[in-house]
Amino acid sequence: MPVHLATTFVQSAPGQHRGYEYSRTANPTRTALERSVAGLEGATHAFAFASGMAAENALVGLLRPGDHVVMGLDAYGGTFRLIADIYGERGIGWSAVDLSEPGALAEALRPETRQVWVETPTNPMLAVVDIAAVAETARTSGAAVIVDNTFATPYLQNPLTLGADVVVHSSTKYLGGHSDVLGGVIAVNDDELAERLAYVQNAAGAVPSPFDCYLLLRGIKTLGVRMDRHCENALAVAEHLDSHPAVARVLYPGLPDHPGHDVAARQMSGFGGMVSCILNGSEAAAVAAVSSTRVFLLAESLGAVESLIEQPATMTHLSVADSPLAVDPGLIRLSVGIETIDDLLTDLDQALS
Ligand code: P1T
Repeated sequence: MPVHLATTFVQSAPGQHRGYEYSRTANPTRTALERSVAGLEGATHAFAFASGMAAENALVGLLRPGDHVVMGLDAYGGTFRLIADIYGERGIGWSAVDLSEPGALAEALRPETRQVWVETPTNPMLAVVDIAAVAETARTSGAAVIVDNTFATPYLQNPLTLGADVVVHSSTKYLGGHSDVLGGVIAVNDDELAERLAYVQNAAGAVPSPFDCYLLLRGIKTLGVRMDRHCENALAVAEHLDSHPAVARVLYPGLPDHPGHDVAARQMSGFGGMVSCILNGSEAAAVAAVSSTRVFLLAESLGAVESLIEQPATMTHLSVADSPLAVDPGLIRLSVGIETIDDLLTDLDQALS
């Protein structure tokens, strides 16, 4: 797909364009990306944004003062900040509950609840939420179920086919896959919602550049092979850490004793590339470990070919520090890349020794 750099397109007559008029409204490279993600998610419509947060903002921005949102107890820190801080100040109510607990959603729903924000697996606790069960509960209230599918990707999980109303991605992560492009995508099947999102995308204008769209299209070409390797390496890392004397607890849905293992096995076709763990010695041990790896690079973000390691409490989830979503400072999060597994295990052993 070429990178269509043109910001404007010649028209046949005033108001009569030939498919494209102005690149904020639509651009051929962006259309190709949107069709690609819609196809992968089993959606009829997709909308690309300049970042995952810009995509989320387009969805939360549909709410009106007095509306209420339910989100997971360990939502991504940026999602919490957007809903609780930015929209909370504008009269949007919110509750954070453990959506991996059956029944928790039913108790949190209010007559004014309009959106239920689900991450599964969650960032950074890797809890698993039963999408079909949440969708069934939400349906009784009329609230839209929005699934952030960033961790699973459409290769492993298709929330719309499980009853969700909206899928949102930080395409900065696995869809891009190489830590070189920021992006967000929303995928839906409802024509009316699609019309509103197209309006917001154009009117608010938080769109990705054609080159960003090109990079995402190129990343998506290898999504399947990358995800296979991410899953294989992550399972090997999780199993290795599970029997390591320095590790108190490993959180990975692929381990049979993970509380969400059965649900994950049912709704995903692989368990993903993210592994979290709590170390014996908690915070000091976590800081020491993430500061001493050499193959795992100490950095925020996830989902790229190279392995990353971080301490969410002081990095990606700092914005939830004084909230009910606060993360244990002893937790470390690993985005397991596609490197040779021996290099990854040797690196973790030397960092934990
Ligand atoms: O960074 P951005 O593309 O704006 O996407 C935000 C976002 C949305 N949803 C989830 C589940 C995410 O993990 C993110 C971004 N997360 C990180 C940068 C991180 O390191 O966790």
